[in-house]
Amino acid sequence: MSKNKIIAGLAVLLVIASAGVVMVRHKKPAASQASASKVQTPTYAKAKPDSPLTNAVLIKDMKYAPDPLVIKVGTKVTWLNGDNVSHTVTADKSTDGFASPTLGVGEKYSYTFDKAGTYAYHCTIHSSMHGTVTVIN
Ligand SMILES: [Cu+2]
Repeated sequence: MSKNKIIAGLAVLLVIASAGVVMVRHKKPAASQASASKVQTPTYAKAKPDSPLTNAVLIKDMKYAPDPLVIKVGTKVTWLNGDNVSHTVTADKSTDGFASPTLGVGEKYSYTFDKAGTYAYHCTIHSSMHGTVTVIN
């Protein structure tokens, strides 16, 4: 009888202890995500034409997506070369101020847009590649 009680007590303690371990495990990644989100994390997953106001452009299959990218003034935009060849992100008008070096596969380029307007850009390697960033207030 008392042996059974001890076993039951131990079982309860085990459950509480393992629940505690699970909670600690879940807490740690959540905390690091919170600090990471203070930096403007690129959101490539939502890069679709029907979901504006993201801050990332994925370069893939010789295209920039989304195109146009619609953002608010002050947004830092990051392009990621997710293609299997090199590309550039080069403003059509040099006065617009953004021009990446040649981006190899997997490389990124970022630029912060501080003025509302429409910014056309292209790839200097592939003349068929064009994109637009629309910056709104
Ligand atoms: Cu290109």
